[in-house]
Amino acid sequence: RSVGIIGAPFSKGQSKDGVECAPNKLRAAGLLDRLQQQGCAVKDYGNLTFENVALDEPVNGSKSVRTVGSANQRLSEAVKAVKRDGHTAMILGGDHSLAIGSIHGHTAAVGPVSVVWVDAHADINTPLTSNTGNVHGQPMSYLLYELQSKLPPLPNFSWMKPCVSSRDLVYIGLRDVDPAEHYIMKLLAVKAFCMTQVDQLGMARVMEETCDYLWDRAKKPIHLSYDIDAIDPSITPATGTPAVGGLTYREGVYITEYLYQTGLLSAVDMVEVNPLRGRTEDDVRSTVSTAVDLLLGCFGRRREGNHPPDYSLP
Ligand code: DIR
Ligand code: MN
Ligand code: MN
Ligand code: MN
Repeated sequence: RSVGIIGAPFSKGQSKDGVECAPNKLRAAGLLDRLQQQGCAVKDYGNLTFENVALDEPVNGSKSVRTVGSANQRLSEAVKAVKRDGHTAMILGGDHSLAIGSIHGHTAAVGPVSVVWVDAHADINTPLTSNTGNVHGQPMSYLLYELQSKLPPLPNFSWMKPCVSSRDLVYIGLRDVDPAEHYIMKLLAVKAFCMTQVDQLGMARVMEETCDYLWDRAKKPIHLSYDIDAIDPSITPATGTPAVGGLTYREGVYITEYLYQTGLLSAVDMVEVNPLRGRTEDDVRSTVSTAVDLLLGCFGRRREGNHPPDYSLP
């Protein structure tokens, strides 16, 4: 298994400073070494650099649209290249608006994908339904074929075409969904395991049902888009929009272990880690180390322990 890592220090999809520091924080927490120790070949493509578009006035109330658009174009090309090189892509955010470029680039390289979106939020506002104007609350609406007629023209987004069918999307962990988002999800009959279903079924069944649902038509490569705010803020407080009542550490890790063993995981986003949020050093440490553990879980870490395939006793 080989991993291609892309840092996407990208923060203009929301308004809080700090989320652009996460890629280096995740590396500094030993991500690459630990991936190698568990038997992964790792290629780090480094951090992308993004231009700040001057005079990026709000468009239909949405902020920094031009900057977000051109940054995502760059990210899409980078993810496409990593996939063409044959790696499983790991995209270190950055805020969740980067899922636009990440998923777009992924599908450009491999064709249709299944999307597993783990988040407290649905991120499916259109620019016209958003109350905040933050593009990190909108990426799914840009990506879905079914919502194209609801999007206004957006500057610096002409490169991007919708590339995901609503039947290929599953949400896990939702608990803070805007009325318009809830309406859209019902309209499109999007499959969602909100926290209520997680409580009802337990995570083992949630993951079985997630894959049953996604594989009903065909097994496709899986794109996991993991927003750290899906996890309960008692464990991962260093994030921009924490929401109480989230996934436990164990539920969060179980998702990654389960998706790893499908053999279909083809790209993973880890987003919204914000080292400048949390109140204490420990808040930041716990958030970063949880994000690293989730990423390791996606690449074969087992809680029972691991050993290299060529291990022999001294
Ligand atoms: C809200 C919050 N639904 C919005 N979204 C967040 O801005 O559209 N997404 N925080 O991660
Ligand atoms: Mn999100
Ligand atoms: Mn979120
Ligand atoms: Mn629901």
